[in-house]
Amino acid sequence: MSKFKGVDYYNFDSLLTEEEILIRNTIREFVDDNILPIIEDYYMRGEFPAQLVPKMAEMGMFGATLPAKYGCAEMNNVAYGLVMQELERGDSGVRSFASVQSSLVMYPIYTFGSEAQKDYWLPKLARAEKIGCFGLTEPDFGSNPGGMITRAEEKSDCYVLNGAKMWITNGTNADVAVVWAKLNEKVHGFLVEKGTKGYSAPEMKGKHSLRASITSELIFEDCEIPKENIFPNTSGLRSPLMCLNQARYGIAWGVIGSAMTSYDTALNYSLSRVQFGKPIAGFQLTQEKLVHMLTEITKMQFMTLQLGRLKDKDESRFQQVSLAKRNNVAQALEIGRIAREILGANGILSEYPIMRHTANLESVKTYEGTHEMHTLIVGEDVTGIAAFE
Ligand code: TGC
Ligand code: FAD
Repeated sequence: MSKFKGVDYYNFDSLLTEEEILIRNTIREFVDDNILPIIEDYYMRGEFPAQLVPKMAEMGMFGATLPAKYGCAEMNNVAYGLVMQELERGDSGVRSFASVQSSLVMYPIYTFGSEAQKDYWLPKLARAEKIGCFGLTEPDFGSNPGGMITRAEEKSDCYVLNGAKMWITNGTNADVAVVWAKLNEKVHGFLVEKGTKGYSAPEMKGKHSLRASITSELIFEDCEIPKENIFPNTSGLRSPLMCLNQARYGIAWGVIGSAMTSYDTALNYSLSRVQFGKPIAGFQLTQEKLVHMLTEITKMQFMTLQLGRLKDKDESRFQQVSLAKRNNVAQALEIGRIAREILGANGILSEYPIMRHTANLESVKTYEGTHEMHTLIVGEDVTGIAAFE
């Protein structure tokens, strides 16, 4: 049994099935036993703890919602969300690894790939015999991916890719990159395998955030891709954006785990830290902070659960996913900052998880669509007026 009891002020668990609770608790224990004891060390060294990956695969964390015939766990979206929540209680970088492998690599292969692509890649990716990455962002096109410069040209026996992607999670260690490039001015998806001539993926260094995660550039210089490596079933820019919905949904859940650990750490610390002759939890100002954190976590839980239930019925809209990603990441970041305050100077130490989580959330707020982009996506939805330009 995990020592971590979660945060459940409104008997949230009564809305979950036994199976969902079992899956969540299993991952919770995995995080206690395998991630928490090592993560600060990996974070400080700026290394991804790759030894976790085989066990994560064994536990069904990759492509978790996809069909069993590909070796996947075929969970519902709520169970998958709870997996993300628990993983991110460990570290956003580890959750990122799972998000990319599942939502940004396996999902597009499953949704847009040929039968041969699915049969070849999905079981290997589920078992983590192969690792994937997703290249959409470019040095000059982040929030506006439709402007991408990377181009594919059709030759008699191959496609030739030229261009560059930037900020790509798992890029350097990936066996296969899902790359989005324009072919005859329309966005298409390609599978680029490690070792292909003209393809390189140098790691980006110097991050103060997501340090236990690999981030890379992808460079394509007259890179020849076999004809069978194009996705046959895409429909322009809409296709990579559909992948983002899956990852944004996982993030909305994931950051609840990060917020929970910040709250739990701050609550326990405030009960034991004595100043002016009593625990700091006994000061009204501290209580206001704790209550604020608890309120925001509780709101996040119910909104995200309902989003998951809608998604399980195939009734969720991408704007609803944006609203949850936008809100939950901003609140988790704010909760991290408040928790840090409650710990005073101790809040900046590696001995506590808060500073690492808070620094990670700076990236999470930016990737998968910045806070501002999600404001504009929901803003357009409610007003009918696009304000991107
Ligand atoms: P726009 O004209 O609005 O849209 C083009 C077409 O796509 C449709 N659409 C979507 N469909 C499904 N899901 C979504 N989320 C969609 N958003 C838009 C839209 O209806 C339209 O369809 P159609 O049929 O009319 O053609 O496109 P735009 O060029 O104006 O761009 C706006 C947009 C939406 C791209 C922008 O707001 C946006 O989302 N920018 C954010 C870019 C982003 O999120 N990049 C993430 C990169 S991957 C990443 O960060 C991974 S982090 C990995 C980790 O976890 O470590
Ligand atoms: P910009 O688009 O340059 O934006 C800069 C600022 O301007 C932001 O605050 C933005 O909100 C604001 N802004 C832009 N346009 C508007 C507007 N119209 N109105 C108001 N404000 C605006 N990408 C991938 O493809 N694959 C990955 O695996 C991946 N992993 C990542 C991992 C990390 C650690 C990070 C940090 C990023 C990752 N990304 C990945 C890239 C990420 O998706 C982009 O950083 C993000 O989409 C924002 O793009 P940008 O950084 O170029 O910012």
